[in-house]
Amino acid sequence: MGLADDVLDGLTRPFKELPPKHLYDARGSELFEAICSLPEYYPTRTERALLVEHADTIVGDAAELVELGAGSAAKTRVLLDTGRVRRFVPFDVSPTALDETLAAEYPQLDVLPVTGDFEADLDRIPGGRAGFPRLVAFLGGTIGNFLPGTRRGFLRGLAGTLGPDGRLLLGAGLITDVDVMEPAYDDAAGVTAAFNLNVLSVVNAELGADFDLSLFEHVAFFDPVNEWIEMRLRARRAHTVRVAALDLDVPFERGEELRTEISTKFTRERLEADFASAGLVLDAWYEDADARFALAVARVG
Ligand code: SAH
Ligand code: AVI
Repeated sequence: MGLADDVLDGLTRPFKELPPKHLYDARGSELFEAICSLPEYYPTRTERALLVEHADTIVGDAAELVELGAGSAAKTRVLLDTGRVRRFVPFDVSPTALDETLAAEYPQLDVLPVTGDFEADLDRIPGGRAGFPRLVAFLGGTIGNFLPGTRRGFLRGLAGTLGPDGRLLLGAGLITDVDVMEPAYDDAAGVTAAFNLNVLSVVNAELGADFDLSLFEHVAFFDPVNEWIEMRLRARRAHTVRVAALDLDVPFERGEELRTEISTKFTRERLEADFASAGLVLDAWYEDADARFALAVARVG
């Protein structure tokens, strides 16, 4: 669904919600990049260290790398640096100029970027090439941004993209100390707060809404029952927002919260169960010494 449908659907629910993909306009993507370097945001550096340590084994005989939610593909370069990948398909909802940048960095690499929604447009991934075993990477813990049922359906769809001899490389945040997880989503410099609030600017710009960002505050907490971090925006006082393009008035009560993202944290058992329900089996598992983040490699079972 596009932004208009998501806003109409999400802001007229009794518990308001917007899907996280709308966080990533140009400014949102920049803010996400800034989050990745924050001292509190451990997932990026932890995942990068795992990739550096295991890149050779992970790439194996793969000649094609498809990356969903690639963003700036910063960590992906670790896989490309093995020199074995011949074709790279970065897939993202937010368009990038990756083909030009990467063509200069990796002259032997064929780069075929796809702009699309990975929940709806997996069929836009170009067909595989004979003799080019495929590795589909989904890094950063983005799998955690799906609700559980949607996640399993999505993994089933992904299994269908692997092709013969294909493998899936999944980065996933693990359940760790709340004192580690929560600050990662509520940093001292306020970058995550700006990232979260930016979704309101997206709705203002795209749909002529009049959200006043100063009337909302960033909220992030670990929900121990669902085992996910939840990001919300809380109204500081009662007011009504007009969304002109939808001819919609959205009332907020004082203290009312709008959910903008969940970020599920996993156990190995939980991921293996998800894989099984999608017809996938775990091939390899790598986690850091503090058990905060894991890379899982899976194939069709
Ligand atoms: N893989 C990178 C970026 C993660 S941020 C890393 O690990 O650092 C999540 C990325 O997924 C962003 O680039 C965002 O634009 C993209 N994204 C979010 N929802 C998406 C969707 N529904 N379809 C395609 N891309 C999406
Ligand atoms: C992209 N995704 C995995 C990030 C996460 O950690 O859930 C997005 C993010 N949200 C707040 N900080 C980072």
